[in-house]
Amino acid sequence: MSTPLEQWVESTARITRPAQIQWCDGSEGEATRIEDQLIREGRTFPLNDKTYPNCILHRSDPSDVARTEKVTYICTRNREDAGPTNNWIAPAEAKQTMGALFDGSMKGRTMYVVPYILGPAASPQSRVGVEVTDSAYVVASMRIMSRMGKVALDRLGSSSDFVPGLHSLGDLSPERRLIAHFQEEKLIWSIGSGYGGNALLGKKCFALRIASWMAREQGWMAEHMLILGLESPSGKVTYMAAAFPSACGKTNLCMMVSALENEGYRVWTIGDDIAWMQVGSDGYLHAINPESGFFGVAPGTNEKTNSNVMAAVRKNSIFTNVAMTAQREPWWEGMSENVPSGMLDWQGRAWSPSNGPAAQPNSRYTVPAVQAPSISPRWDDPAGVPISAFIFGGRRARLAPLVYEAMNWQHGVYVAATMASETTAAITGAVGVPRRDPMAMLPFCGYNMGDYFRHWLEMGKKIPHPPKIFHVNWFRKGADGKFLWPDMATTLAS
Ligand code: O2Y
Ligand code: MN
Repeated sequence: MSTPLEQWVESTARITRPAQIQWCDGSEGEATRIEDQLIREGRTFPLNDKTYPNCILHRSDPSDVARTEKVTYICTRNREDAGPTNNWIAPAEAKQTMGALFDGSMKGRTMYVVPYILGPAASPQSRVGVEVTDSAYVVASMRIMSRMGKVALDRLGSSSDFVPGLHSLGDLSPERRLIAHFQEEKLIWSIGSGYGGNALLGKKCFALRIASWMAREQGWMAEHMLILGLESPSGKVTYMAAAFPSACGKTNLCMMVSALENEGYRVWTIGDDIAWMQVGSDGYLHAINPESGFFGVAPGTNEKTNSNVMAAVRKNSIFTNVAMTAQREPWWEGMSENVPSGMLDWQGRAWSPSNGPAAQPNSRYTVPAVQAPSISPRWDDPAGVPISAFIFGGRRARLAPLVYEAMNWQHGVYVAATMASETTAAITGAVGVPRRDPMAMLPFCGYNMGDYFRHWLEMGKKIPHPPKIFHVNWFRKGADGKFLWPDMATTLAS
């Protein structure tokens, strides 16, 4: 008797018709074979074995360098359930259109079956997903970003309690790129992109869009939030979660070295992007990080903005769309004051300033979370960490004050629901335009935003010790055009 997972894998293989199927176990030997495969494919390069051991540099297709919100769909039976902020297609129509694209899409290729756990392996808050993909780069990335392989199969057993995700590179044409979430079925289909949030289905697709739907059904929260612990000189650690729209510096904030370190303050990292939270038996909201790695924006990252991540990426990391120096080391704008000579840019061309930036503005590092010197001793705690504060913020040159506290939960929900930020390179489209981004969830809320606000208000009634809620804006400028936040200009320039 085959398991529900085996049945689903067989059914996807009948559609996509791969030459072979490989079940991933997450072992070291498998990782080496995947890396060799990537290098053979010609878009991935081993980096300097002495200074960046076990690191690779990958160049994605130049037309495939960021999440594409325009072709990301929430396919609920009723359009109303997707709401006004999501693209919607009826499930049957999406399946017909995408089914034609998946038909034979893996011919001659390997179909990898990637079982993974989102969250600590032993946590009741964690969930299992399985991504089927024809991209070795996705396999290598999912190995860092999630607890992948045997550990997930062991947890799943013969249960049908997993979120299936079907991914194929297709022909990588932007015209035939579609990312669809079938919320009632808890199923993800993605075709035509091999990059980041479009292709690593455990990240935005499952951990936010599908999980936010599950969270409302089951009475918990799936949020676009970092999680950090702030240790005081007495050794007490206060945990907080913070939501900022994409590329506002969440990764740098949760790994920051406190300016008050000499006085005994220290920042501990639990997560840089996504928080899953439920009410614990102590009456506090407890947060886990569903991921196990960081997929951070490279440009602007340096010893000053994030020394922890600079230390972390020195081994076992993947660099995507950054430049490569003559010493086979990764490089991006803002990494160092001196621009190394003899570099290849992110497309593999001899770099010259006339070709634009050496690294693509949305280029990334993918690094195991455990390698961060700031990683919290509780980052893998099955019970999660108790959250005392929520911080919301965005990039706002004007209007929004530097910092304020909401009067209570309901007021905090209003503050978060009305927040806005100026757009960045993490999404395709114009940069620098302010857009409303409730709870920083605009691209990630898997259902009607009105129902999502209602869910937040309902959660407030269920938390005996709710987090205090704050709003910050360290991008505020004065009449002289200069940042008001102390040291902000140096931080951004460095
Ligand atoms: O462009 C992409 O696919 C990556 S987007 C991303 C990556 C890591 C964390 N957050 C984000 C985001 O857009 O919020
Ligand atoms: Mn994000």
